Amino acid sequence: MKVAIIGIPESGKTTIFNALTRGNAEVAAYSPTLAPNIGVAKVSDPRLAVLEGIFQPKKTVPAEVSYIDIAGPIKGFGKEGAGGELLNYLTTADALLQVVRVFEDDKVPHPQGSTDPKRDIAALDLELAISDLAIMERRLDKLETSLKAAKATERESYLKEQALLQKIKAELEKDKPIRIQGLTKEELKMLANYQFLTAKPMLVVLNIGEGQISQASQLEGQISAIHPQFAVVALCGKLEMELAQLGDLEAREFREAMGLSKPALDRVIDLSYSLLGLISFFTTVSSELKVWTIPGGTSAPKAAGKIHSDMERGFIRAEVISYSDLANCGNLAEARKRGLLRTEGKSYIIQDGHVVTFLFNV
Ligand SMILES: Nc1nc2c(ncn2[C@@H]2O[C@H](COP(=O)(O)OP(=O)(O)O)[C@@H](O)[C@H]2O)c(=O)[nH]1
Ligand SMILES: [Mg+2]
Repeated sequence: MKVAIIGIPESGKTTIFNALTRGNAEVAAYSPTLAPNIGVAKVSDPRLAVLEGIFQPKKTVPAEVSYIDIAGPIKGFGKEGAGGELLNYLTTADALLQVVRVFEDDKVPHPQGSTDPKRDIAALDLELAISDLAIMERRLDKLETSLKAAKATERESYLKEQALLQKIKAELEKDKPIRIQGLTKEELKMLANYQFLTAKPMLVVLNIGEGQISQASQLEGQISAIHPQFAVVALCGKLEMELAQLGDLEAREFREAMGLSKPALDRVIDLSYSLLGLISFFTTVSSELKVWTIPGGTSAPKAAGKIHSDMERGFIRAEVISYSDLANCGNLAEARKRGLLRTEGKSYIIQDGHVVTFLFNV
């Protein structure tokens, strides 16, 4: 899964990208022509340590989230809509992570001359909406032309699409992003190809200064109250980037000394995951403990297909056990003895935390 990082210049996007991916991209380098930074964050999952104790794997492969840090145009991409490559990066992302500048620093001038998180969030919201509206207008124009020449058999689907686009456009013009328009599954499916930006889940990272750490949850609450549809995390980007360069133990000691509890970055990565309705299941094959990411509601054969298409085609059955049952038993033999290891067929829906062995034939 892919998350695109957006926000105004000098809000700390590259800093937070580096913190998330333990990367070394140059901060404060600003140019819209700069190639985007692309990196990967490992999803920390406390269940892995327990499973490692049980299976003693040679290797553990956690789930990953990719982050893309794109330098947008200075004035935003609202006026003409996001064009070309930038729009391409945004539309292909599964979710957007908006970095909002809360920190004050005279050495880093804010492009608007003052720090005002609420203003900046509203401005970005507007830009995303304008970009979507431009796409809707172009498509509606095209549909009108197509309808004139349409065969009777094509008319119905064109009309259906036209009605839906007109409906969501009217709502968007009333400042209601698609993600909160309460569209049906079928409607969302019809729109999927457009990859509308205001339809994407949004994670807001409030980039606070070191002196604001004690107000972190209060700030989160303020923004959540205005934007209940956003997932909001406040963190200090600069500090998190420095901590990300340290070893785990050193970073933990530092966190404790600073009064930082669960690493805010882990919360961001967790939220990137949960915002999309994704769940994890585990496999242990050839001494490798591996986490797989699937949407909630995925059937056993489809989950097997995530590993290899042959396994979906040749699916016979799955042996599954929940993480908590296995953790309680301490090992598979004990779980088997207690009848907690179940055999499931094609229609079985894989649940979060399942440890799964697929049986297939090719
Ligand atoms: N004081 C302070 N400066 C920060 C913080 N986060 C980023 N900066 C600084 O802000 C400048 C711009 O950061 P950068 O990550 O390049 O922002 P971007 O333009 O959004 O990618 C750099 O000089 C950073 O060191 C922070 O939390 N506190
Ligand atoms: Mg940058």
